Amino acid sequence: MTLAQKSILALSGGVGGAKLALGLADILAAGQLHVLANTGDDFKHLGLHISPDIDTLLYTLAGKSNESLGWGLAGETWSVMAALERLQGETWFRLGDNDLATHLWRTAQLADGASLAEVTDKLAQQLGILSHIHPMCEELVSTTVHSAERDLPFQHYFVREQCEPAVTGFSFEGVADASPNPEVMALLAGDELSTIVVCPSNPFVSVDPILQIPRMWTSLRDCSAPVVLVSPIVSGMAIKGPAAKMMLELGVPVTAFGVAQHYCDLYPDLVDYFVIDETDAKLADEIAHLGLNVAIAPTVMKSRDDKQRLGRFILELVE
Ligand code: FO1
Repeated sequence: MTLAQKSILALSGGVGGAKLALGLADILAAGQLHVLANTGDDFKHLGLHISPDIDTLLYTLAGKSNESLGWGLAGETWSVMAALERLQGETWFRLGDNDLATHLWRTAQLADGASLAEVTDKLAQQLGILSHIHPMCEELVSTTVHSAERDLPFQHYFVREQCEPAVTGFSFEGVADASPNPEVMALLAGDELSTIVVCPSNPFVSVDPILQIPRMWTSLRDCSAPVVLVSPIVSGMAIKGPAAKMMLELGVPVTAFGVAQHYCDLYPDLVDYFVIDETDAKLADEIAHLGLNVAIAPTVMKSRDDKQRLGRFILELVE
């Protein structure tokens, strides 16, 4: 199998991850991209099983995502939410009418005994997506955000409290008993992968839940394919979401170096290439001293071209 025919595995959570996943899907052949999705944000809400990071990937790869909101579907209507409001139901977590169909369908399929992996495959097929989206595991893993006052389930922190509480740490309930997705483990054990990409997702709440599953990060490290990680922090800021605020509150340098240090401390020898934005070129030497090969590229993805260009840069880096 030539390099061009080998598969790519991308780890993704949240909006930043989905953008690079789309750029990679655009430049690769049908079925060549495998995405390992965070499910630590999953939760039961209104009796429904909600998988936000899987849905962000599905909608983004299907070209149906709501770009302004950063989640959910484009062209959404909100009649059910309005009706639920009149019933004094919970409407803090906004579920659009069309998005609700995804949650209703997924919940019914799971109740009928389908696995989360099977449900995700079917949704991807129904949305015409040719990439493979793999939930990190079948078990419910629940990210909890710790702050001085209280511990918050992830969606309460992220949506209801709008990321306001100062974080002191994170835990992933159930992760120790989770089994890594067997299809992904088979990919890692085989030799059909040319590259593993850690997308620019939040290290603490989007990537760590994946890597903390027993055997996951060591299998990624031991795979023959090099691991390329794109920093989610550019010029001291997160492109989107609370990563920078979390780093500040944890006393971690709010820079690409702080990100590199996090991964090197927790997952020694996992990362082979660390991609930083051109505006952070001055950090290259400091990061190289952590034992990483540093690559410099435009990593801020605004247009579709930006996403494809970053994808191409990463694949050429490995070649
Ligand atoms: N994020 C919000 O800030 N407010 C919401 O009301 C909201 C609803 C929502 C519904 C479905 C879904 O898949 C995602 C939703 N998100 C919402 C985003 C979600 O909290 C985040 O996408 C992830 O959990 C973190 O990346």
